[in-house]
Amino acid sequence: MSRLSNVLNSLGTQPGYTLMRGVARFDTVRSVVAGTRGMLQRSRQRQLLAQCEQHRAESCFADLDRAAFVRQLRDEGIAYGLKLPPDVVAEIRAWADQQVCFADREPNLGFRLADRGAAEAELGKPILLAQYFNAATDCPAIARLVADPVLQWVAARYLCSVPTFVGANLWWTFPVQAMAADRARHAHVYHRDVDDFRFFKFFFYLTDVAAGEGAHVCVVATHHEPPRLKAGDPWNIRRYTDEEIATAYSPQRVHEICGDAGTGFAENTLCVHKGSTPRHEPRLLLQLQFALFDYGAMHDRRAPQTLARLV
Ligand SMILES: O=C(O)CCC(=O)C(=O)O
Ligand SMILES: [Fe+2]
Repeated sequence: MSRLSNVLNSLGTQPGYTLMRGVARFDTVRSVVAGTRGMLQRSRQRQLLAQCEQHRAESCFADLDRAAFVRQLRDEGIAYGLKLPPDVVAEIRAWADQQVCFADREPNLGFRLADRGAAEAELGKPILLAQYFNAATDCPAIARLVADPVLQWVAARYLCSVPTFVGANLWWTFPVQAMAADRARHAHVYHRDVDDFRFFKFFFYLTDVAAGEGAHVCVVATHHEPPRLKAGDPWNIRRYTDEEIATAYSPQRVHEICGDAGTGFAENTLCVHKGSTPRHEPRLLLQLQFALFDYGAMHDRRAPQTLARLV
């Protein structure tokens, strides 16, 4: 009953997004919609690819084997091999150090990184996650990455369409004894995202992420092979326990993605995946999401007058 009222509620507030989530869980629907849009946009997509090619030398990733990267993303649901230049990492880190981030992604729970202890005291609980708002508009290094010709090329090829940038997300996960409700709320539990008929995300670590330190975990090639543990699983959107995932897939398919600051990868997060809670070191992650359609559900834009400080 509460699930039904949730759906009705979101139909009222985000009708396009809610309807898409209702139907995009079916493979055939995803293929038909993505294929049709691809056909309609073929010439614009070609133009964009040619422009990206012309500007390739200006990219942070000019040496990437782009075709192999897209192939890997298609086949495995995840592709590795991006590396941000150190000056870009430093620029984003410096921006993040100065700006206010928001506990639990709540616009009224702002604090500066240096005041995390005071923010936790004020909130009365450990802060597992804090996100920045307006990152793509306010941080020039992030704005440049969104327009990067190699990232755009990958997005256009992977989506087989003119890509729509649907949102940046820049957030910290902190090494805390997090409440179970916060771990679930912040995706530290296995799940699959149904964010559009075709979509994917670039991920960039802005801190070093060693094993056990908040790595992103992906079960490779599950975008075409969801767990089938309960009736309805092929189309149900639900959370999975670690035990369920261990039963459903061989351990080799579970990738705990570690890397130095700057490490980047792309993932179709229709694959089973989760975040993990760091043990000692905070993790700063930038995510850039590209899709076919923008439902306004993913972006981090907030009017400055709606933002408030906790401390
Ligand atoms: O924090 C993470 O690594 C996981 C985040 C997540 O679930 C997502 O970006 O879709
Ligand atoms: Fe996710």
